[in-house]
Amino acid sequence: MTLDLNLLGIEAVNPGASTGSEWLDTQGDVTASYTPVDGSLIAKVTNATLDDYEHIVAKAQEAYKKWRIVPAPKRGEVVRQIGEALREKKAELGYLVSLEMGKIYEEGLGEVQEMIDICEFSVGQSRLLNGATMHSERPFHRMYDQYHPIGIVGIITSFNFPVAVWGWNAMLAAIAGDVVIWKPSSKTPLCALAVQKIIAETLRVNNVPEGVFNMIVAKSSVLGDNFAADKRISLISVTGSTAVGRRVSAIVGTRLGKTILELGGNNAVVISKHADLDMTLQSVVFGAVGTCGQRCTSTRRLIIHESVYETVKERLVAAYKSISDRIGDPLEKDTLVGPLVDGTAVKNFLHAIDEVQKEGGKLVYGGTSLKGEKYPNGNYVLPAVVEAENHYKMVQEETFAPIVYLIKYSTIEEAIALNNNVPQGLSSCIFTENLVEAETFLSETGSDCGIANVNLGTSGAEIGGAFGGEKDTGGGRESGSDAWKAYMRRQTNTINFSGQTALAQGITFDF
Ligand code: UN1
Repeated sequence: MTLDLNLLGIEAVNPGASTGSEWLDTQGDVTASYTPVDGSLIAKVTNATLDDYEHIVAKAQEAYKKWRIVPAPKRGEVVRQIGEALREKKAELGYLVSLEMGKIYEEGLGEVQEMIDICEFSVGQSRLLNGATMHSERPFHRMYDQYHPIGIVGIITSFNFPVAVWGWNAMLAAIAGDVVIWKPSSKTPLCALAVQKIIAETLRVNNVPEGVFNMIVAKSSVLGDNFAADKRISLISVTGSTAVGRRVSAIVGTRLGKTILELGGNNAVVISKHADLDMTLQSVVFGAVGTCGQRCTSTRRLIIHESVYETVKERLVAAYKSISDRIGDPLEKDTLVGPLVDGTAVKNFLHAIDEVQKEGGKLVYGGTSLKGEKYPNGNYVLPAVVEAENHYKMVQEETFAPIVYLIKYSTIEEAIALNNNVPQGLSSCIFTENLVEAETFLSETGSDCGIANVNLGTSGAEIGGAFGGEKDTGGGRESGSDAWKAYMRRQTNTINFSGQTALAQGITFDF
């Protein structure tokens, strides 16, 4: 399929910074965005300079003073309308996500749906920014806590979810009364531009001050460490690799700023002898090859009970074979697996396959790049299945590509230990019909990940839950549950209406 990008307001060359509905006349280097589908040019963006950034921060500071006093449910109403605007443009934006990032159109639509969902969630949340009331130990004193906005939130997003991650962060920040500066991945700037254009009219008709929803396309050499170091940014939310997160976190930590870190995953599926294998296979294939293995939550390891190991291996390879002719143009209706995002990703994929074999891994399927008419550039690969040991260096690392490692276990304790014995701690699951195994996996002695599921895969989390993980995944939570609290500052208030001074802990201090 093809779609006219003018429908999203994308031109041949576009300015790369906006404060809401207004665009800056950016004068930086030009970033050309090529589609991974066939390597052709989609459009260009003129990057922002440091001056543009300064202009945006000044606007954001000004806007914050106004936005924070707009009642939260009214901010929620703006977010509701943003959700409506996204709904209207779901097909077009889903198309651009697919074209610029390479995930299949169906998943592009799913990503936009996640944005719509988080808008709706945030509308409700805008009336639920509740604190607690506590009973004071002193007579005629009232004590409670309340949540206030925190200021400017920097949102650094990755190419693999080029629009939804902004949604999870920006919508909660907006209802909280914060203003945002979004720095999208320079691999997917057009998706960010399109989102900004979609929301512009809503911002205009609601008189939302310029500076509440900012977006800035800039190279890390222009806006990188200095963004993290900028004291004017109260919270920085980063989605990306563990290496990037570690670096940003160290800089923000030095100035005692706040971060939300959504970093690498190394997600395992435990397949018990009590698993329903039909259901397991369905979920595993989607988890491992969906988005061409480029989700933080992609399935990277299968920890399989020895009694079903051979069966699972055979059925998995059969399933991979059956979809091998459905790798290709992500905008074609029948395609299930699109290209990797760029040549570097392909190199990393091939490198991991080589390395893991040197360590003793056995490649049982795929692991090659695809050539031929159906694959107009070098970005398409045949997803790989590798028998491996959990301690291999390559198995311990996150390779952002469709490689799944098969690992054998005999006891549930061993399976849990294997699940946990990696640096990352994002998503995990167990397939079993056995209650004891399921509960053990979810218990305090079970999976150490931020997400642990039973009888559903590692990827495709709903927005209603808090999303994020432990250890090298960074510890941040965004999206649902009470993740909104990270976007606000908590204040404890005690009010004395006794007409007398009373010190806590019963201290007397007479003079
Ligand atoms: C990511 O890959 O950065 O759980 C996030 C999922 C999606 C989010 C993935 N809802 O797969």
